[in-house]
Amino acid sequence: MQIVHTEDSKRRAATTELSGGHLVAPFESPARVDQVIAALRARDSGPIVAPTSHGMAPIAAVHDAGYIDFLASAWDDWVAAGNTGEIIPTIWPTRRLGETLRSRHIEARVGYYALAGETSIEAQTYEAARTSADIALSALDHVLATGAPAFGLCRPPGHHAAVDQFGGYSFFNNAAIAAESARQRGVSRVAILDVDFHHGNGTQQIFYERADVSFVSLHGDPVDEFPYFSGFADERGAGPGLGYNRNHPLPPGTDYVVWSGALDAALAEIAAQAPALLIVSLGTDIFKDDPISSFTLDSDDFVDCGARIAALGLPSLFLLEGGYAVAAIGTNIANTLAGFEAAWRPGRS
Ligand code: 7XA
Ligand code: ZN
Repeated sequence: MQIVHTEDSKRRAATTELSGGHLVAPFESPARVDQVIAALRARDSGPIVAPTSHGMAPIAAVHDAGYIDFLASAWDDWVAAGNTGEIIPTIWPTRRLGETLRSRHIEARVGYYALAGETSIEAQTYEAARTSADIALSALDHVLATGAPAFGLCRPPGHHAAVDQFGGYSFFNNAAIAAESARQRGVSRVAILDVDFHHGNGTQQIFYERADVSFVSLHGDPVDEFPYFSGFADERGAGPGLGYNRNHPLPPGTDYVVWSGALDAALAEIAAQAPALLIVSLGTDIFKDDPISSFTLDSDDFVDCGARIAALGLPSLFLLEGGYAVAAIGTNIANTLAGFEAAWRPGRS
């Protein structure tokens, strides 16, 4: 399988994450990239190519212009205001405050564009997020040109990023950017399957009222898990998108028997929509040893997961999302891709 990767994806090196009342080393670390690429090389999983620049247009087709400007200038504005630590939001336009951004203060802009407080912004974050989007778009180029599958080793991840919000370690929504780019390049219908432990609230929000890009997710029930306010089963889309957003919330401790049953249901929903392209938001934080999640999948289960996805027979683009059991992330990604490749035959659905 074609693998798109650059060492530049390690350039975001935040040192702080607000977790449990402490500033800890971020779970979403550059070491994840090293582990994944080492495992893919060790397995000879496929050619590894560098991304090419796609400019800002595909990002601007998904994200709000003011949000992009914010991310581009946030670090300089933060430092110019005299701050010496990383950017952490401290105030939000919450329910009893105004909803519009009228202040020019960097603290206000950070809170306005943040959906959560755990994700610090540092000097390289904007460029790293751009690189991550380029990785997704370059992997998409391969799928569209050849019909063969590709994997984008995206970092930072993207599925929590909404049209104008960052958080949950996400800044630009790589899967959404790839889906929208595919639509603009003539792909009739795109399905996004999100298997990350956390609900992809950003991807859902971006396509919630659209029928041409569906979003199907299985994840920790937001009753128990981040992002808490999104990911419930009754969120099914709106307007023309009604029925094209499908959530499968699952309880803490979900094992592979239950999880794979939900996956089969999700795959059946996707097959019924007859998409021309599948994008998989591939988070391995469903693994049993993940430090911030609660499902119990084993490394071998990822092989079967890949094989089940392959049964759709669709041109498929895999993009890295979460997964923080660093010692196992490479094996889990490589297993998924190997299971997919062993079972995938084009045009079978
Ligand atoms: O898929 N999303 C992630 O893996 C990031 C989740 C961030 C959770 C932060 C909880 N304090
Ligand atoms: Zn996750």
